[in-house]
Amino acid sequence: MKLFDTKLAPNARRVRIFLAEKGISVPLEPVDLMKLEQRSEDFTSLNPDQKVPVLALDDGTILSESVAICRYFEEIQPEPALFGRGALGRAQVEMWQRRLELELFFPIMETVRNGHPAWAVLESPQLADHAAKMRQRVLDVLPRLDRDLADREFAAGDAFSIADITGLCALDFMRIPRIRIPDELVHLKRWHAALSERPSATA
Ligand SMILES: N[C@@H](CCC(=O)N[C@@H](CS)C(=O)NCC(=O)O)C(=O)O
Repeated sequence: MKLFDTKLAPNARRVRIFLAEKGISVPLEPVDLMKLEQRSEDFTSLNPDQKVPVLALDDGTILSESVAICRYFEEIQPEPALFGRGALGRAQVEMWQRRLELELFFPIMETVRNGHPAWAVLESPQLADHAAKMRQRVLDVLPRLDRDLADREFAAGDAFSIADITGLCALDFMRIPRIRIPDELVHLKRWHAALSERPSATA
């Protein structure tokens, strides 16, 4: 098996952190996004979506979509559980993973793709209005997230999960459009600091 990966990409990092938390080691195959290797004929035949990460299994099966790849590893190695436990726990992880993805991760990605000159090679044309709108969406969601985190340690409750991984990768990617977590958002800052201290954060 091998994982097509790139250091630059927050989606690929989600899978690397997930694997680190599970203690699973998978050979990495680097893809240079800025050289558009993901749009080559070979890579497109693996993933017509032309995106990383992609997991190639030994029997030739291809899995794309970061959360689907994580789900695969959760099923083959259930511990530590990163998609929640029990009916309610699993539903809560799914809820928070999805919300963090749609409301935080996605707008940050769009801010970068449409607003940062280095990403023009990936996003053409870049739409400055869209970048500005997405940036504002990020700024609006941060205080809400802070309130959500006031009464719990992790995104989905008292256990670390894939929802936290999505949140960490999103918050760290805010570095590119220079969005900082405002100092008054103490719960969000505490959460981010705690996730950043986990050994998996370096993955
Ligand atoms: N929904 C996909 C999104 C993957 C994605 O957007 N990957 C980006 C890097 S973070 C990419 O490969 N971009 C290449 C491009 O836009 O050409 C997933 O979660 O795996």
